[in-house]
Amino acid sequence: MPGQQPQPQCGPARPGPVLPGRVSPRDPLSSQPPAWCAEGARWVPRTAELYLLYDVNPPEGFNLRRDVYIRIASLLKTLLKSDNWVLVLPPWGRLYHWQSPDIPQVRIPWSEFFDLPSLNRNIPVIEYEQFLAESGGPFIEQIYVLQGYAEGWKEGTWEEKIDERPCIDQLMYSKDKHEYYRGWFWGYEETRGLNVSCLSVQGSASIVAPVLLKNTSAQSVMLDRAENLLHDHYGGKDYWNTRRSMVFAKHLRVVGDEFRNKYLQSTDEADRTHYKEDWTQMKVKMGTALGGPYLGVHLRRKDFIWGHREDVPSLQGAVKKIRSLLEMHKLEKVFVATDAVEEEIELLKKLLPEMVRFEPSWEELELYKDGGLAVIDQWICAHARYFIGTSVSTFSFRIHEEREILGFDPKTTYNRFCGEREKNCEQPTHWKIVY
Ligand SMILES: Nc1nc2c(ncn2[C@@H]2O[C@H](COP(=O)(O)OP(=O)(O)O)[C@@H](O)[C@H]2O)c(=O)[nH]1
Ligand SMILES: [Mg+2]
Repeated sequence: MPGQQPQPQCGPARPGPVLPGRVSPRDPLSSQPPAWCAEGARWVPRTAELYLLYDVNPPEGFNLRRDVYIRIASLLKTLLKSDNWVLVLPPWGRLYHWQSPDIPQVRIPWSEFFDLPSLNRNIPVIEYEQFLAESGGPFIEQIYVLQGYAEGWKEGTWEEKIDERPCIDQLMYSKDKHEYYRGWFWGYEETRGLNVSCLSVQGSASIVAPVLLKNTSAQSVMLDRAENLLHDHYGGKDYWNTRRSMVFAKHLRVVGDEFRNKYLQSTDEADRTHYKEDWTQMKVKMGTALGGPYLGVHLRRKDFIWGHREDVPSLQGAVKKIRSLLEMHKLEKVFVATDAVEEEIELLKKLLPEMVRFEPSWEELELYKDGGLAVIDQWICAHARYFIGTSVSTFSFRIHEEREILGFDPKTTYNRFCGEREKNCEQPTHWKIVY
């Protein structure tokens, strides 16, 4: 670890601006914070608001990014025990799968997909634009690029460790003529980094906390390649609290609910899937949700079939399974969420003419974007009487979790298609919700 960096000498706490609607466990305005001081080498908690930012490896998709948020939220909870941190939500954009032409899909705030007040009931979060407005400009003081260890890990014992090390890969940041670092920054070209260094890390998210608390005096710190951090405790109470706080944006849920009602005869009353706006009040006994009278299907295609994976079925194989499930569960309707290309959709329509899909108009596509349409598909699948997804798709995994929150019997949730040539078709693990 590098040595203790000199703290700024002494200063008053930075007065925070008034932030409407912000519910923060540590409201910087609730009391006048004391001034901070560096006393020799001793570390003194910083009372001014500190900003944690992060980003993920560009090729990663929407649903893995949702998982990385859970890991970072866990780190933020650890940081909050010492300092007044807030998480700056990384704007969405330029995702590989968001290929709909002619609609701009960068710099998308989280509120387009998620309910911000719900996120804020778990940890204090702000959008990037708010960070720009309140932090005094498009500057990020310290960027840490997370990476593994050049030497790999030694056989045998697993140990958690973190060390400032030379950068292994070519940096995705370059210095401009003013010595500022320029980079992707979610499409915010005016953003600049003041300092960039690399951290080799092997361990769970909170392993970064000591570095952020002691090794830097920066008020804004960004962790790039944050997917390198593991979960502090996958499937534990803290994990589920954060997951439960990731409530989809209301406008998308409403679209999904209207579609359920209109095309699938599915309502929360009849299906016993009541949703409480305040997730902290939602605690459903397992098996109480019935779900709408339809089979929910997630058929992941594209890159999942290009590699000729043996755990993904052909369309014929999938339809055969769908027919047998419809019969077994005495259902007549089937809702299909898929990223299949047009030719495959056409074939699917021939094989399964009765399938129901959410087919957006151009206006709807422009309004909700590819990310919003995926959320709507997930929401509808989450309300089905029975769900079957695709092997190791994080898109399917997020549906499992949504159904777990709604209180479905695990037998109706943790199912996946098997490939025709697959010998050992293991079904997904049941991750039981913890309150
Ligand atoms: N609307 C919609 N989009 C999908 C569906 N399946 C995949 N996609 C898109 O493809 C992306 C898949 O990437 P990702 O979220 O990483 O999930 P994974 O790759 O299946 O683990 C999603 O984020 C969506 O943009 C689907 O059933 N419906
Ligand atoms: Mg993916």
